[in-house]
Amino acid sequence: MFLGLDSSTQSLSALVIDPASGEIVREVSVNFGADLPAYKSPSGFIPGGKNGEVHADPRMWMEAIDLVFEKLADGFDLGSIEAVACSGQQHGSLYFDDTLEARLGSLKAAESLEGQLSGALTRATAPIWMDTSTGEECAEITAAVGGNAEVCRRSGSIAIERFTGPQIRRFFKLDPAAYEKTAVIHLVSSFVGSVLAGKSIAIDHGDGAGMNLLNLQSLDWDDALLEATAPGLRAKLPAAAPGTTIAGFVAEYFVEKYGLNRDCQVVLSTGDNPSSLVGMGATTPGTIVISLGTSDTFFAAMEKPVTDPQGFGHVFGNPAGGFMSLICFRNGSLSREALRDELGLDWSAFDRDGLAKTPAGNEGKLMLPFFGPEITPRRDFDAPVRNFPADAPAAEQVRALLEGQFLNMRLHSQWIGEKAELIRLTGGASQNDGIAQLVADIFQAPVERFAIANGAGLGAALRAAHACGHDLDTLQEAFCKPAAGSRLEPAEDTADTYASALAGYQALLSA
Ligand code: XUL
Repeated sequence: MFLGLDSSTQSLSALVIDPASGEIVREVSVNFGADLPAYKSPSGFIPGGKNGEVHADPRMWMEAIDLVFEKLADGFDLGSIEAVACSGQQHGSLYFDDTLEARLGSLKAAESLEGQLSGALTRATAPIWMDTSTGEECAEITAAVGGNAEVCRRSGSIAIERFTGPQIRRFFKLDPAAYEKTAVIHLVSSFVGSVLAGKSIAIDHGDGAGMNLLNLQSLDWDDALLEATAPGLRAKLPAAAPGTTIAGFVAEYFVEKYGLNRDCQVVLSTGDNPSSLVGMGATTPGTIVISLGTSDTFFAAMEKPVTDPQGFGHVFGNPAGGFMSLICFRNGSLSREALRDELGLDWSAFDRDGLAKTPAGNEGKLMLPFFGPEITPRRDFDAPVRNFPADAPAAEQVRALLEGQFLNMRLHSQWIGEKAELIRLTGGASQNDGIAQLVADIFQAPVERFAIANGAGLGAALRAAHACGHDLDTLQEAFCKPAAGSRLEPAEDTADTYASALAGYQALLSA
């Protein structure tokens, strides 16, 4: 059996798979807000950050590791787990002094992880992906390296506020003494993997590419980017390595305390999006994953690292080899829920009234569907923009918002240069039939929906099995199955309508 962990924004979840039966045999989760209320982080981060700061308490993540293993081991024998791999929310970073290695290497089962590791922290809190406080640092890094295009050519993305490099630079500027004392910087994913391995493990190319520090050609830390970010940074970063690397055996702590086998191996961690690419069975180009959540994300495997000339999209390492695109749209459910509440609708009415009562293309009524600042495209919206009256009937508003969201997604994913052959749709709103059909029509590709709630955790378990010799295609065939009867074909007669709607949307955005 193989274990996958996913340390996401709101929870740490764990999932055990049995490749022989093709079954997920155990799933447990620790919700940071509900299970660890002492950290006063109901949504997994410390509320009320100023100037765009969004940080989390790393001690909460340490406690959660103990708690998730307690839950896992309760009535279940962890001794037959052959290997474990982790996934984590991307970009977030933890800072430690030079006692970290000794602490990791001598963890005592009688004590807690938090009690033994938190003393090594040189930064009390960890900036996470929701942080937007580093605009100035992004500008400084960009200027030092020679412009957006150059940063993007090297790292796969322009300098991005939530990415780890700009976050490290901000720490160096705010507290140079603490930065100086810092001996090791980990991502959330590599930190959790390091605890399991009882030593600092390398950062994989999937999550490493979300730092504005990894050179996509050499797959090593980039000297110009390192220099532009903070002094002496290379020495503080773990090595960069392929995600299929086996880091070593699980720490004795987990053997004694939770009954893992001494031979259980720890595979390098990766970010939650690269991990979901594996968990959604989308590691070969042609299949696109669209995840509808608080923010919507669009990602797909790519052979060569093609970058977004506009600078909104990102290129990360694909855990199965090659690369992947990732585009994040901040106004996902945020906008769907805002309009639903504004119109006083419920979800089924959203589907029924909004999409069933209006024609494809909405007779030219278009909306830039942003209720707050957007990152793709990067603009400080505070309300949607319509080319029709704001008091139009609810059904027209709903269609305009949803068409606007997926036209915006189609427009801003064109740089990838691949036609979608199949779309795998996941996340809360994907269960809505009207929305799923709309995605099929706007992209003119079949849509399959996934029942798996935890694609990142499943991806981690599949990666663990793959690194130990199981064939990835066979694993994905067994575990990454769409929900029965969930496939929808595009209505071909809407192709022309959406081609002209796309042009109209682009014109509205430019205006
Ligand atoms: C991706 C990103 C988010 C986090 C969420 O760039 O910031 O998807 O990985 O966990």
